[in-house]
Amino acid sequence: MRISNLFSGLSAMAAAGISAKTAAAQDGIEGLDVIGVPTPGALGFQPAATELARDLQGLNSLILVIITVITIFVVVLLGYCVVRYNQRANPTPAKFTHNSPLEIAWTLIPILILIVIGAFSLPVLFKQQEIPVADVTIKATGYQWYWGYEYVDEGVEFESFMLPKEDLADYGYEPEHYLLATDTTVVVPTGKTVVVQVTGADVIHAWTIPAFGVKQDAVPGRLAELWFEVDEGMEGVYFGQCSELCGKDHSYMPITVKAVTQDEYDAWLSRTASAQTGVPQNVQLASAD
Ligand SMILES: [Cu+2]
Repeated sequence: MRISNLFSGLSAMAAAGISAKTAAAQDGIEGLDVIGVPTPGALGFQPAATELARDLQGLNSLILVIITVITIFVVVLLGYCVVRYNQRANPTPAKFTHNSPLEIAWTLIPILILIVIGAFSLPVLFKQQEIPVADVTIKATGYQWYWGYEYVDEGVEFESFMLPKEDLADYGYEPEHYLLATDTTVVVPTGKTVVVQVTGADVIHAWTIPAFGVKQDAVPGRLAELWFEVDEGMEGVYFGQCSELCGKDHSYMPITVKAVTQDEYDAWLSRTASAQTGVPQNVQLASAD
């Protein structure tokens, strides 16, 4: 009797082990393109997958043009002065100390440049900080040294650890995705507003996905928010890394987000919810309210 109990206990444990493995295997790449990934030797940004990222990259291009023009102007002016007004070319220097039109010009022109930059950058900043009504709310908690995720309206939660080199292929990742790919992934639907509540459990971490144009410090005791909406048609895998130095394994707590269609998201959610509770859950409840 006791032996048969032991056997049924062991077989239940084995079954649980197998189902855990199956659930983990579902967090592979599943034919999705890897879009948000750093490229060795590249200079530009990762492809913009959200309006926020497009805005940021546009602002960067505008400011790059402005600072390039200013830098060229200063270097040319400096060169001209060196050649034209050195001791040999100009043995008797001028002695005046004031030039009102010039002083007004070099005060007003920088003010105008700053107003132009502000006129373009403040709307981008406000768009990031004004959090819209969420279709999906995810709480991301930074731990030393991994991320915990909670789909707050769906009751789904899991932890996300970096994949060791030898496991990358099992999940469909390439060797170069080492330090970026995680065992479980944040799954979000495209074309929907996702709000991420970011906090830290021990020290300050930071949650970011460069291709989404989002980055937020995860401060213990505070709940900060960020939002993004991945463009439809940009389904794929996006990587980020903890971006606040948080201790010895700071480099080993990456972030992997899979952006999928709404149908795939619903399927993932119900799969994950039933794997966690053992009972299928009605995922429509969350999106209805
Ligand atoms: Cu960190």
